[in-house]
Amino acid sequence: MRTAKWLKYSVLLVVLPVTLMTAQIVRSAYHHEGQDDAALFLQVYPDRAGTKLDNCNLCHSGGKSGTKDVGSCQYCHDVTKYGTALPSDGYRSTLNNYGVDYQQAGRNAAAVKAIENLDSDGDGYANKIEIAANRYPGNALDDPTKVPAPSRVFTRGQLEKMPQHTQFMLMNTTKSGDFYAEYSGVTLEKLLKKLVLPSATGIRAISPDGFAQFHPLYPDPDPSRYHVFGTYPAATFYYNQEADMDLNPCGWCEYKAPSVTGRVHGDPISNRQGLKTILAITRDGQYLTPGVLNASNKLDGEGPFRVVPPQKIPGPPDQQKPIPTGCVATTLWPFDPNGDRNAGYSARTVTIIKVEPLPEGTTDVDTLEAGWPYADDLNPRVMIYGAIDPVPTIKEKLASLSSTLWHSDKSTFTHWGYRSALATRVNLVEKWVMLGWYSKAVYDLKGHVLIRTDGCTAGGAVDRDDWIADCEFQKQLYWSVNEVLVLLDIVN
Ligand SMILES: [Ca+2]
Ligand SMILES: [Ca+2]
Ligand SMILES: [Ca+2]
Ligand SMILES: [Ca+2]
Repeated sequence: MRTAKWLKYSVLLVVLPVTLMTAQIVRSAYHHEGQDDAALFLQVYPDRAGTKLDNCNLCHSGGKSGTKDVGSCQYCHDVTKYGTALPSDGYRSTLNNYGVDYQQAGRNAAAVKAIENLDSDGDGYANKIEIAANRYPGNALDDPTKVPAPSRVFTRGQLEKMPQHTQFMLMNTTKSGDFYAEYSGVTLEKLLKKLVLPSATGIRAISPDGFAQFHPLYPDPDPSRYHVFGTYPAATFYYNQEADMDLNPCGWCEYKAPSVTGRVHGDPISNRQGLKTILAITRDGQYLTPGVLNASNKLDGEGPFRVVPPQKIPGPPDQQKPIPTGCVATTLWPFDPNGDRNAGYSARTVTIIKVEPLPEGTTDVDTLEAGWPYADDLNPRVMIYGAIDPVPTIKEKLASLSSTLWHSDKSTFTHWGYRSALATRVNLVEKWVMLGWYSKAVYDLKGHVLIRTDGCTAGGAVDRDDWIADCEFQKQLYWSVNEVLVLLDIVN
């Protein structure tokens, strides 16, 4: 039977890329050594490896660390002081409801299985259903009806073709050495200004190890919130031999960078365009060292991209805390509890930028590909998703829908002529989108495409005006059309 053959082929097409991708070595910082929860989850759901569920936020929630909004990994690290201080409630305050259910059920593979029919987050969908659909079972804002938010991917080559912004600056840290360096790349303002929706308020710079750093789009009075649009105050170059790590074993600032040469204490640090938050590609002329997880599961390196904000309140490199053994407190630039330590807010190895809040009806994209593979590759990339212009994504989805239809077997339709009728209608919708006639696109999709593919989803069987005879294929089309409709809603 032709239908059966086609079906088998289409299933293969869908399954193959996923298998190829999960075959890659999947690494995440959250796969803590000696802590097997992630492995136990993957034991029950092996095909979820590397997906957005294969992450801290499956069981943990983000939260506030001081005044910082932090992602789920960082929140847990902060609460537990990197695992050195077990909270008295046994991590409970860091767990979402799925995490709590898992813990209560015994925290083993049997527990993962035992809670599969619960609706932990109370959004109306059982954990099992959500996991199959790649939705968070511990987050009520994410459910199977949501569609992936609009996204765009930029390669390093593409970023390098945009106007480059170079700035010399102090990277002030708390514990490690401070340093002066010249970062170069694209300002986030340039990258995002035309891309973000008017509803956007901030971004989250995300590393493949799960670390996420929030930045508001617009200047914010909170000193720990480094804005994306607009400039930062000009700074001053501070030099003193006592602080120089090369000259003094107890020094706390590195002045080794080529860009430091020729500068003297008191020189102004400025930029004709103003100092800005940049998506850095190089540091002192070299590509950023690619990030890798070291033996203790922390991130080394900072490439391929780092989100670097200058200091909001420029100051000197202050001495680290705690002061290393054998060194004494300085009177030169002592540790300043209110010092502006911008380095700690400069997310390293950024491969994903999420623009918040997510548009209505959308959810986090699947980060299956956009993590380590984006960082490791010879052609590094960054994915931007969330509250951004959905039109490029709509065009991609329609093109793929049209191609699926044109390549499908005529015998899966209730009449041989319906394949080209439906595909032609989708091509027409593509044209409306190209012209910016979004309400016309919605009207045609609902009235001429969805109506032909909705029987199986709505009533479990092909209905009278359906054009697709095969329920599996029909449902696949239905959800593709639904996805485009949700995205069209954003611009309509
Ligand atoms: Ca649920
Ligand atoms: Ca959910
Ligand atoms: Ca410092
Ligand atoms: Ca119908």
